[in-house]
Amino acid sequence: MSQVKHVTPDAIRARFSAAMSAMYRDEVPAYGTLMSLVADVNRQVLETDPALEERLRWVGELARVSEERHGAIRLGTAQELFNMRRLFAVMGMFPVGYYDLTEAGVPVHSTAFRPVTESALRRNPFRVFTSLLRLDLIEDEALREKARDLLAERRIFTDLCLSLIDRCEANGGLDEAEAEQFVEQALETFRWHSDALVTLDLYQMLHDAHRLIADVVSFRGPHINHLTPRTLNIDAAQEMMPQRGISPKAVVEGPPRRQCPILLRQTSFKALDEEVSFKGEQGRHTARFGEIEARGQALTPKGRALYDHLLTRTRDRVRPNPDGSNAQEYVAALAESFVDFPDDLDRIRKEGLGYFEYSLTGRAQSGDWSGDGDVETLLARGYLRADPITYEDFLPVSAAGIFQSNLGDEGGQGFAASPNRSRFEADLGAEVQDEFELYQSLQDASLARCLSELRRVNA
Ligand code: OOG
Ligand code: NI
Repeated sequence: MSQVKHVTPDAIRARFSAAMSAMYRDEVPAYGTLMSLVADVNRQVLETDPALEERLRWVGELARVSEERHGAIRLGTAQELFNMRRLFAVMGMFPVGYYDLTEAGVPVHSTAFRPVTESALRRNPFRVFTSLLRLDLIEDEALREKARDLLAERRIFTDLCLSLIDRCEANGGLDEAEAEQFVEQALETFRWHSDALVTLDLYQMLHDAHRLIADVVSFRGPHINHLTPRTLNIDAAQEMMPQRGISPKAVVEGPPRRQCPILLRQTSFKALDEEVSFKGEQGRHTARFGEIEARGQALTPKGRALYDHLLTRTRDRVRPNPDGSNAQEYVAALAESFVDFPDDLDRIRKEGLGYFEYSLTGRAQSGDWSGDGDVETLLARGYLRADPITYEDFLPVSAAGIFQSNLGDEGGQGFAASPNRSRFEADLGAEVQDEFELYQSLQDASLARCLSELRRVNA
């Protein structure tokens, strides 16, 4: 049998991410503006902060920063979710984490498809926040059945796309020609369609049940609703947005501005108001928006519990109004609450709040290590260094804020919290991976590597 050469999943993901970005730039010009703004901010940060530049280079993240982005889609059926998992697996993206958004009044539950290994993340960390609509939460039975019928009939993947996924699963990969076709075909699923599947009347009824239901059920496919580049200074980017004709939401979601960034900070701008051909007449829909994010350190369960506690404490005091009227008050309350979260890397490490990647310094090569000392001693003596591991996931409260900010200010479409992870995993056809375990194993592996190398050099 002749040897078939497969394109690596990492390479397919990088190509797909670039193709998606180009498509979205064509569809939503403001995304192009945002990309160039972020590129300018990042360049400036790297020029003026050599310590950050050095650290990103050291941990191998410098090359990925400007290429980095996430997207989001919303699916309608279990089968769509099942096949979406298979599609993402072709590009080395796997479901991590379960997010229940009903708690925040959004009738979906979600996961993030993303690369999970260190080398795959370095190569290209493209991720897609993927939500499944909870039709069971529509109260009106006739409307629920109508929505179910519409969704059951649509086909969001091309036949060729599905057969390429089959082939990849059967052969353990795709060759060059197949990979190229796959990227082209997979892209079709995420494309915007301005012709709706429904009449304007039905759209309105779905919209009245919840805007998100209309966004999913009325269209032929799960159009990518935003693509988010990573910025190294989100406050600067937020400030510069109006100068470039973009008006951001009032507050940045997530933790406050800090010396040592943690988790994820995000801000977005309002969705486009787009012309849609409904069956029989023209109308409008807002679906697609822009977002930027700044990624900080991944937190341990202990660090995350502290983060959640401080965020809740803030929001119990001041809840940000969608119109931005109390933005300053909120930002001040957030900063005040987070005084209780240590803002220096040594304390974060010693208190076990964040994950670190360990590496050996030049000194480790000198051969003068006596062979003893725990990790703290090795760090203090300069044999080891510890750099924060970047958070690769999402935050449910922030995600809800992002959803809400572009569902308009009408709000008030509440749902009772009803997480159903086992249902989600049954629909997905797989379990979601645990983010904490992934970070812990990156940390453990880096330390084990260092110690065995140190012993070898000093043997
Ligand atoms: C997804 C919102 C969540 C994020 O960055 O937290 C998200 C959506 O609106 O479909 O993308
Ligand atoms: Ni997002």
